[in-house]
Amino acid sequence: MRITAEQIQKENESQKEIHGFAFDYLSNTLECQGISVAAIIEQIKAFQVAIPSWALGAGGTRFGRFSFYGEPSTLSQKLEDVGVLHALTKSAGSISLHIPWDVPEDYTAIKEQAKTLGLVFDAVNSNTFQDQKGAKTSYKFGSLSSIDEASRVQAIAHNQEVISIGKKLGSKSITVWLADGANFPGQVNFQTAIQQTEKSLHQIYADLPKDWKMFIEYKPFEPNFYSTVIQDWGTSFMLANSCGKKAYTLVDLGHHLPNTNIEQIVATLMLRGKLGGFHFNDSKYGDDDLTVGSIKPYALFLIFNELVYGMANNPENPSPAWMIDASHNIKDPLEDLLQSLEAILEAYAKALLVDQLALRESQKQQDVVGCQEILQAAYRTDVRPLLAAARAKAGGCLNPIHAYRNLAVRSKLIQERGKHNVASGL
Ligand code: PSV
Ligand code: MN
Repeated sequence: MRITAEQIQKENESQKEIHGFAFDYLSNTLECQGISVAAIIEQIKAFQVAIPSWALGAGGTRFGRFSFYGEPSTLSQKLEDVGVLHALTKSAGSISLHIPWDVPEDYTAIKEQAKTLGLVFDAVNSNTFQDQKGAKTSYKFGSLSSIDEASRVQAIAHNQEVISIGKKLGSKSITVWLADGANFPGQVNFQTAIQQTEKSLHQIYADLPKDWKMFIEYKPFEPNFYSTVIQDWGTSFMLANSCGKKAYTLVDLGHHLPNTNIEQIVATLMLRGKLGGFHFNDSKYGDDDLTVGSIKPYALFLIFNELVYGMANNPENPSPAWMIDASHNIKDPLEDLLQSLEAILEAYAKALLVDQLALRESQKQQDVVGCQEILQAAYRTDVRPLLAAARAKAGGCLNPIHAYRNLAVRSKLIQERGKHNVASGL
């Protein structure tokens, strides 16, 4: 399944008039305020978000999973799906692989396919939260933090192998997320667990190519429900500092306890140049993995406000690697990802509209109402015409969901791949 430039052009013809009205109104309003619409469009156009290979099929819970059919079952099909997203939006130009779920059989063919679709390989992810077929030892009681040396050695070797796979694909980073922790008090010694983790990470870090980065992801709970070894940004930050310059903290929006002020975490990490990666999703309770912006769009905007500020004011912080990390239980995964991409770019564009100079001035004046007015003026602006214009300028669709449905992408995928349940093999 491939979407052609002609199909996109035809789609855009049908949307041109309605888009034109909305765009003219918004750009006139913004230009009147001295905002360069062209500059904002360029920034939106340049913003690329990686798609994780594991988000392309229907997700599930421990209670069940409902297939959407036509989901990809091979790496090549996963690339094909990201190709569809990228053709429609021009903002999903990379794929993040999870090893061993996505080990390529034929590297040349996979790289060739990615190139044809205009995709590159984002961070590679290691997996020491599941036992693999033929593994010598189990991760039931931990991996990089384990009290059992054999488990640690196996987990370190796996991460090193993930780096070598990533090198062959042209990836430039590895993300380490550890499920390690304890379900019951007394099960592990907290200090020993963190010391072992630190030592293991040092060994992986020693294998990192010069131009690579290592992202250390944190999460407070699940699958362990009493304690998690890398539970919060502070622990991740400490480990990243201990590893060295190429190690960074990765923030996954779902990995915080309710009401955590994530924007403040972002600001602190950027100030220290240590925000390396970002996983987008939304949640009501915990790591719900819902569509980005579906529950707390204002919080997302406030996070982007700090990201935009950090990108402009903390030159030592690299541009973070952006990725969606969501699960699609009852929606077509591709439609859900299109909605997430839109929500990310919407929050980004609104953050770009924040009058930073005026905000600084109001802060100096200690004008609390003024500060809030400035933020909310940006947040309340309907920036969707800017996103559409940026997409169309890049060769994508004015309205991706409309195009996806109009072109009957899911039915075509089902026709091509069959109506079988990929995860259960039915
Ligand atoms: C863990 O919940 C996580 O956020 C990590 O990024 C994993 O690699 C990913 O989800 C996939 O399960
Ligand atoms: Mn994640």
